Amino acid sequence: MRIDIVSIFPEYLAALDLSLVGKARVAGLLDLRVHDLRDWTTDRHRTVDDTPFGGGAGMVMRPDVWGQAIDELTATGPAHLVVPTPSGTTFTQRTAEALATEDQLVFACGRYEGIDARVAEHYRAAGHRVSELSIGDYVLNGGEVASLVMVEAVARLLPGVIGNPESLVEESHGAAGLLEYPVYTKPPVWSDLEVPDVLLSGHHAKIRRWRRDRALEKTSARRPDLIAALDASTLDKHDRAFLASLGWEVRGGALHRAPGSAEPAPGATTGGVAE
Ligand code: 6GU
Repeated sequence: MRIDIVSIFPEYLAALDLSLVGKARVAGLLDLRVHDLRDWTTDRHRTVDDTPFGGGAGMVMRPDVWGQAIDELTATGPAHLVVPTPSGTTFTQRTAEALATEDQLVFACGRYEGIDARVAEHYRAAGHRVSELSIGDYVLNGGEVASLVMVEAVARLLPGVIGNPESLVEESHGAAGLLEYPVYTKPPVWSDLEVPDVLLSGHHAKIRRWRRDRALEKTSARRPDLIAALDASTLDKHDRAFLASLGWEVRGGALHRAPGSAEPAPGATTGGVAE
């Protein structure tokens, strides 16, 4: 896969030389290139922004400079253009999986109040895929950190990047639609806290069931929206009984809070931080 990232702060993307993504680049699994948007300016001041038509605070990035950059980077054929923006649709593991199948991704990192809206419109009309994506409901100063997040989430799905692809199977936001169960390692007692006995038992069926229950329990407490999105046909008898004990019932192929069952404890879905 080829990934181009365009930014006025290319140094922000230096972290992509490290760790798994850095190794994938060295191994030739990923052709990742970071570019300075100002390389496509033509004026003495290397201007990339201007005041918004219609008035208002802040500056908007000029479409002509972005057009020069994207035209050059996609000269070999249509690419998937990713525009990180807090007003985009939400980037999820499903988005990462879809992006991981593309031949070329171009990330256009906006700053200030964003990129002139005609850029996305133009490249869509020209036959490129264009995704305006947000990484969550909060505001960053620009698309660089969001691009780091998305590139890492995509790169680890590319064939050969993760040594043991088994580790992609059970993790949070995987196919099961559940958060991951808690994990433990040595020592078996630490700070007066013991590792649950079942994990030391060597009884693999019991361990599998215990982990499944902990995943259901954690997901119910922290992300009830994920429980409500489960396809009930993927749940076995024990799953249904355990979810019933947590206050869920199956109706019409989906899970719903049983009448009168308690909502999660205050703070359970916010990590205890007041909203
Ligand atoms: Cl993609 N960009 C910015 N600037 N802020 C964000 C975001 C993206 N996603 C969440 N907040």
